[in-house]
Amino acid sequence: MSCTAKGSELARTVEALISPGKGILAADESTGTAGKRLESVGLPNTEDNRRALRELLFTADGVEKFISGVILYEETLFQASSKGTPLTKELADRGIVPGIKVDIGTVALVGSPRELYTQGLDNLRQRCDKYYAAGARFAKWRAVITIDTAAGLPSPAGVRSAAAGLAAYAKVCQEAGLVPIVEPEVLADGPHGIDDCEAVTHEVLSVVFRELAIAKVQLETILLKPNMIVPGSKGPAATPDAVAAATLRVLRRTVPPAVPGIMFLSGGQSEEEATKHLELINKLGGSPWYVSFSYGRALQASALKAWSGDAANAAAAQAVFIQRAEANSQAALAK
Ligand code: 5MM
Repeated sequence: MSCTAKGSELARTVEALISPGKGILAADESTGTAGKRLESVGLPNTEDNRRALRELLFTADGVEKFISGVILYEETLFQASSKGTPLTKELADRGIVPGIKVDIGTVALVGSPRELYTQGLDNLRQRCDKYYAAGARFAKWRAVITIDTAAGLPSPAGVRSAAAGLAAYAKVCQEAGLVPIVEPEVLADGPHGIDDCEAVTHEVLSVVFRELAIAKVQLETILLKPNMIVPGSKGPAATPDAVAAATLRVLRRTVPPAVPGIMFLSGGQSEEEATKHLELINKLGGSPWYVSFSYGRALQASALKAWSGDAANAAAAQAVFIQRAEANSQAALAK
């Protein structure tokens, strides 16, 4: 494919992903994380249980009205439904774009072992080509930033290596015809306050966009998946209005308007909080980007509980999932 053809394919994929009122379902839990989720409802971490949960979500009646893309884990990209249909086909038949997590998880950062470094750049191009051939049209890479103000974290080296990894990944993906979702997640773990989250996220996004520029990543064909500006999980609470105002303030100060879409992660917020915050951010208005969701837990938690591994509960679980997806769709439309 020529560079121009690739460029227009990337643009078409972005356009589909940012369709008004739609967002992304993050169903890319690695096997270990999927196991924790299944265990929470008393189920063993078998391939069949992982497939059953994901099939239930992808085939829910009307899912395509609210979900534009699904981020898959490699196992799911090559998996078939209980009826033998490839799960990517189930999505594509509904007009939903299949995406793929291409990072392979985190390890301790050399020289600063309390910080995490995301791996997966080795052979990334070959893997992207394989994923493209399997139907994926966008990708995701998650960098993780830890706040511990007393310990001086994140360190400048931690932020820089996270940002450089995201930029290198994004460049490779664009060359392979996959729209890169750039996900620098500032974790909410810890006793820090909302101001600390704001300061760190500001710094992280500034460095990420500098590294993206150095790597010559085309901003018009990426999507950003940032955290919202929230207090640490053990920090002093903040009102939803304060979260929305701080989030928009940081994004306006750091994210160029050339970026077409901002698709938030939920980062451990409850389903209701994640929806409320998205709604308030969009109600503040004036954003140059499409602002929506790319939630994992905040779209799946209640559905997982309602299902709990019993096929007889599948329809009820699908209804719960659609309810969450619709509420977030409304929030993306500032309703
Ligand atoms: C769905 O969870 C994703 C995978 O996590 P692991 O690699 O640890 O299994 C995760 O990357 C997710 O896409 C984002 O963190 C957003 O999910 P949340 O639940 O925070 O919205």
